[in-house]
Amino acid sequence: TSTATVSAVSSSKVPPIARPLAGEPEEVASNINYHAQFSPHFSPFKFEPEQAYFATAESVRDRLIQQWNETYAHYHKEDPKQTYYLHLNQLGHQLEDIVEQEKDAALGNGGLGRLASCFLDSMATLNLPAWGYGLRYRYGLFKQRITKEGQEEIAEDWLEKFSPWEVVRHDVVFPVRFFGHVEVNPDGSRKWVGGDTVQALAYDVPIPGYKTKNTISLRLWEARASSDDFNLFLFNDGQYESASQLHSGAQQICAVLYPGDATENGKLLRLKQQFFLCSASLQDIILRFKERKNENRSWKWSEFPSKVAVQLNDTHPTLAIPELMRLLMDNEGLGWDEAWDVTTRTVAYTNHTVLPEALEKWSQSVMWKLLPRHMEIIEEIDTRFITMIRTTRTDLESKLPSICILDNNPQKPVVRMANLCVVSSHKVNGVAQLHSDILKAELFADYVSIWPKKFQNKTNGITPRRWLRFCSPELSDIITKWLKTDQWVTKLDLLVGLRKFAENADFQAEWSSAKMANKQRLAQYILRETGVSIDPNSLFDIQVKRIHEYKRQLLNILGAIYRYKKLKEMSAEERKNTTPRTIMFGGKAFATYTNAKRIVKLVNDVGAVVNSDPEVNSYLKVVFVPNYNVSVAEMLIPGSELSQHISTAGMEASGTSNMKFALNGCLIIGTLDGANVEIREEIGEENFFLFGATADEVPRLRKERENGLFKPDPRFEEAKEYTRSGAFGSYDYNPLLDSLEGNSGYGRGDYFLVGHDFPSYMDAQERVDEAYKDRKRWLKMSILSTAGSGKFSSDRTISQYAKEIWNIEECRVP
Ligand code: T68
Repeated sequence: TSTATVSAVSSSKVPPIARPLAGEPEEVASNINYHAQFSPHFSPFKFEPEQAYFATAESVRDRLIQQWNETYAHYHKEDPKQTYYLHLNQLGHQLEDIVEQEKDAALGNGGLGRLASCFLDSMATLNLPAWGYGLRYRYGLFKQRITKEGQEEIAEDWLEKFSPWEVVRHDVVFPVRFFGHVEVNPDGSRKWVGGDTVQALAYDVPIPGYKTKNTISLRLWEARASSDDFNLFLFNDGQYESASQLHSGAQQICAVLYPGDATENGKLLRLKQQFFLCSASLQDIILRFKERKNENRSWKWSEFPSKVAVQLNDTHPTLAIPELMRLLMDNEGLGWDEAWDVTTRTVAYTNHTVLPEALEKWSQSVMWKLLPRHMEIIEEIDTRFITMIRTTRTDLESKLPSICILDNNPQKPVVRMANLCVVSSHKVNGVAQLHSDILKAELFADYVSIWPKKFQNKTNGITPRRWLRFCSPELSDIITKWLKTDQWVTKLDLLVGLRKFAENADFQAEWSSAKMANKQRLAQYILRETGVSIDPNSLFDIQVKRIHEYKRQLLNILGAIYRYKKLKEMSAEERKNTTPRTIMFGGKAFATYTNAKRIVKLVNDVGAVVNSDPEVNSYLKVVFVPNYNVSVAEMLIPGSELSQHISTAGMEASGTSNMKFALNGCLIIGTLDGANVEIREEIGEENFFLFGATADEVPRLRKERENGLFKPDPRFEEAKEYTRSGAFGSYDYNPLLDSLEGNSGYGRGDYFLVGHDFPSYMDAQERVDEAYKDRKRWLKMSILSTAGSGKFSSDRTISQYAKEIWNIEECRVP
């Protein structure tokens, strides 16, 4: 309005909102109409689902922006300590799925990125002053298409049209430098100069809390060349490529999530991505700190950790450590000791894996080239750590080669990022009790003896809003009806109240029909996507996760192959006594991970044979659901009855889909790995189909194999032999199956112990078949799974981080 314009001009402050937007249906409808007309992204005269989606989203966004602004105005006024969750492979937080038009942003790889999204939802819902940081990738994780050859990767163009949920902040721009050299000033201070500079531009995505006004931000950085980098002279001279070199160089940084790192160029690009995220985010955090402080007169840098907590989501944002040191020393003039004190009290690190090949190590020579000042700082951190050990802990001197930060092996000198994180963080945590115990006993054992109080556990969690309330409205309504409250959506422990109804016939009937509705919806989806018709009366058995040998999709498919072979051998009468099953798989294989791609191919080949075999296909179907992602998960999980979490014990840090399945009344067949251990404790061991070696047995079992002491079960031999015989087509599965043979070496000699666990796995599957025949017993177990899942809310996880690591409190918008 004209009044608003006048006040904006005269006060230079944001004008007050004339009238807050209301949520009445008429007003929302008129607002959608408004956007369809005045925020045109398409040619006029059309209002098809796509146009309706964007107009609706923009109207929802208007309301979100209002709450969002109020949230930050409130934080600014209260000036609480804030948490900053640094995450590289951010899964874009998807808002309410108003219509199916909405695309998954796919800005993450797997559990790590999805966890960050659940955390943001909980931080907003718990009214915590917190921000998520990530990169605005142009292309997210690839789309998976299944062809006769197996998996094909297609670029995921999530911004093809545009995203209605992001707001570009043209005033939030920071320079980020690469390469160059270090200059020493006359006073001895150092400065990083030269090289190339790109601009980091902020795009914010609002994350609304559930039933609260608080709306926090996911800030995604985009890399841009500055305009003075465009060489107009060269361009006019016809040298178009050289003229725009810096532009394309900047664009490469945020082009794709997790670029392949087989080449030196690929490695350099990943390192650039990591530093770009860290540098932009820390400049942003420091600026906000100074702005608030300057309003309150005098302040000291030592107060920084009482206003800022930075959480490193795995080692990918490790460069935040030397970058914070650099900004404090070279830009703000702090001395080493003061900068180190501020940095270590600010930063904490979460470890998500113990797999040696996943522990990041960067080449020292690449780092010296790209980040010369940071390498000086890392060297100094390492030197001081070594000196500390030599002076105060002589007993650990012999351990220095493995616990110091720089590995100076002349063949290949590297920086060990996990070591840098442990040495520089005030807290280090694993993501499930077993995983945290393994970190303390093995990977970080020597550090525990130096800093016993540094190490913690924070068992992962999932947001009940998305993973029950939203994805299964049928089950949610029944829960609300029987608990006589919908408070469980934010207080998930209330689900224990369902235990007393576990055997109630009326409750069981309602439970069963809700599950059936979800199964039917899933069956329709499978038919639409794959052309395979599945029977909603069969047992729906699902394994969905990234394809990896340690997750043992091979164990699952070999079990399915054995089941198929046995069904073939049975008489028609005998078959009638079996439990009909539909085994579903989903998951993406990294494009260069050969064995993972072979597993995808095998599952699809087995499906093609089994599903078209009229003799047995009413007792068994094997389906590969293509392009597994968050939207597909929202369809699969509510319709599941049995899910497989069958990793080699000790190798899956936590797993989070196990929690989503259990919450949706799905039973688990699983090993004692990751969070399975705690899920089993919570829901009761009689409601969990357990099998396999335990984590502490694994090293001995591997040794025994190496010594040729392993005797395979005949069922295991039979399943492999049948596959090798060509029962599933002419593709050569020998190289894949050979990884399960022999007796030594990583990737050979059955490192993941598929052979050892196969017999107990098949026995557990028989117990599943028996249990499913007893309808009442199965429903009771299903109800008890949901009832026992309260612990696995990310609200619980985040409350623990807030209290035990970040030391932050709720700051509710009135
Ligand atoms: C997962 N890690 C763990 N890594 O495997 C899983 N991206 O057990 C755990 O539940 C989950 O983290 C959350 O804690 C990942 O998903 C990645 O996606 C990854 C690893 C390296 C580089 C990039």
